[in-house]
Amino acid sequence: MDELSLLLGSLGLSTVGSAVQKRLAPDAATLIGRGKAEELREFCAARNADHLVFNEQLSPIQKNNLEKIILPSASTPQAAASNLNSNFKIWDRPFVIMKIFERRARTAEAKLQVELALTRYEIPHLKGLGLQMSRTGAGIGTRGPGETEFERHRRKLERKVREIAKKLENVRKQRRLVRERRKKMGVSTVSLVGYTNSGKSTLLRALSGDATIWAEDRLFSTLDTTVRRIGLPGGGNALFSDTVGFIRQLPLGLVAAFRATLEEISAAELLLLTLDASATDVLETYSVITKTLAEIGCDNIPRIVALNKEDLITPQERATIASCLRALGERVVLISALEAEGLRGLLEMVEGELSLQDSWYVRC
Ligand SMILES: Nc1nc2c(ncn2[C@@H]2O[C@H](COP(=O)(O)OP(=O)(O)OP(=O)(O)O)[C@@H](O)[C@H]2O)c(=O)[nH]1
Ligand SMILES: [Mg+2]
Repeated sequence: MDELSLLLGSLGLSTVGSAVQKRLAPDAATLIGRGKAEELREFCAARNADHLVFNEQLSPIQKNNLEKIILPSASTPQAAASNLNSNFKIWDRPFVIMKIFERRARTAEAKLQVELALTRYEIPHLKGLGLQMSRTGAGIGTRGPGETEFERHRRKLERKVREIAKKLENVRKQRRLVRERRKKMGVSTVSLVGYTNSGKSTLLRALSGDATIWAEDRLFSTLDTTVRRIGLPGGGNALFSDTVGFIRQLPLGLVAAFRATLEEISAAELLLLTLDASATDVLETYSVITKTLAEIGCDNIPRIVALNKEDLITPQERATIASCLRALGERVVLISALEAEGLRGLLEMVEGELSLQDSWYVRC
């Protein structure tokens, strides 16, 4: 819930209250149950809230039912009587994350990917609107009687999805060509992966000495891939790539839309899994990353865990977290990207791993 508040803060929204519902099982129609939804309507009205945000994914049916119960224009007299803002909105966690991505997207590619995810998200949610949208009559230029406003809108969105997907397919082809060229040149790629705000961009900035690489204390500051050639202690070099961070329940729509970006990870010879050692839930973020890597088919790529922000924790804490991760079979190196501590040890480990892979290839 704290993370949800942070996510909302990224959109300029402050949290005025929060509530938790305990149930044996989620309610198929409303997720939280009708009674709780009615209670939340009063809760929001009392706090003069503009949004009710669920830290879960709502199905289109659940969202539609909740809107019927809660929104001021809704049919129930209680809802109409509640003094909720007329612009009141109900959002779910995937939508919040997509909105942040939309706000952060800078390049044409990132913008296209976000647009694809948002449009795909919108289509199933249109169904609920179908009843509210009026039927258009038959006539010249329409598809004949029976076509509803919502069907026309849906077809328009589906066309948009096809167009964006085609453009992104070209991006993927271009990327594939670049990767093949790099492979032919024998350059290895090391991909930085990790939770959002764990320090990936700060690390690439420290390794490359390139101050133009953007790093800041906010969620999802990086949405694109940045690649830099980094010299290794033994004289070789490798390409290090920084990309979009992960988060709990990263919306599947975004994972699918960001395929071109995420494929950069799957093409890497080595992953540098960056963890924020100062986060209270560092081991939980570790399991979110390993789970996401498995989901995108990258869990069998060799990896090194860079336990970052070591400057913010005590030696005792460092030892505890590192030994937990080693017990899980990880190779761990402690670093501070901000203070450029431990970077040589990290590069030596990277070089050792890459040369192992080379000799393996040679032996085969
Ligand atoms: N104290 C300390 N802060 C760090 C360290 N590394 C990064 N930070 C800070 O952590 C914040 C996030 O850093 P980024 O490099 O932008 O993190 P990221 O993983 O690229 O984040 P996204 O692009 O959002 O996924 C920034 O405020 C950095 O200054 C570190 O070693 N020590
Ligand atoms: Mg970043």
